[in-house]
Amino acid sequence: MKLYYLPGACPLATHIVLEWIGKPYELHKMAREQLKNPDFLALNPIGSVPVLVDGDFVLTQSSAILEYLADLNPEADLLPQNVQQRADVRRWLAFCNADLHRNFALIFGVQGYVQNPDGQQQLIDAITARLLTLFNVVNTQLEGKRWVAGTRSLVDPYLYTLLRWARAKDIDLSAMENLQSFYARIEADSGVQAALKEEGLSV
Ligand SMILES: N[C@@H](CCC(=O)N[C@@H](CS)C(=O)NCC(=O)O)C(=O)O
Repeated sequence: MKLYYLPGACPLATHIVLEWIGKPYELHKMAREQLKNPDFLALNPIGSVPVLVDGDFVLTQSSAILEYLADLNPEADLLPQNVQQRADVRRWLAFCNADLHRNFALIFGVQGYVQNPDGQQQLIDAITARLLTLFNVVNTQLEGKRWVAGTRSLVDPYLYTLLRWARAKDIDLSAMENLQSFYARIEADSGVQAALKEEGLSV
């Protein structure tokens, strides 16, 4: 099992899940310039990470990879068997992947959408406001809970990765106390610490 990643990017969620599963895996660190090389495009035609290679099987898309790992390793208990609980984990995974992540992508890639600096700042401000609304929904969801979906699941490392991005982009979530305590709690986890160390990231 091999995970292609960029340090601190969305594959960090998969990396943490691999640590939680506790079975051997390999990492392949990519540089951003290598993502559009023909070798890598043969694995993922859109030239993005994560890519998971398991024998002859090549899988892309964070949600699919995370669910694949949870299904292969049911003992890790990261995707419940109960149909409604499973749907709830998928709901929050989609919230991370299709709502929060998508908006961050617009900030990280703003130069690709708008040319002039004022326009770029306008877009960043609008997206930041949207992200604050979205994070507030998760903050409310976390009230009285240690983990987003009630028990530890695939969602938590994804949310942690997104919260790291919020810090990197100075998006102020300090008033969202449940998110703050979630962040401190999950960052103290030994699997999270191991993944951060392997990716050369500071806490
Ligand atoms: N929908 C994809 C998005 C993957 C994605 O956007 N990956 C980013 C890192 S977080 C990336 O590789 N960006 C580099 C690029 O697209 O050039 C997923 O969920 O896996």
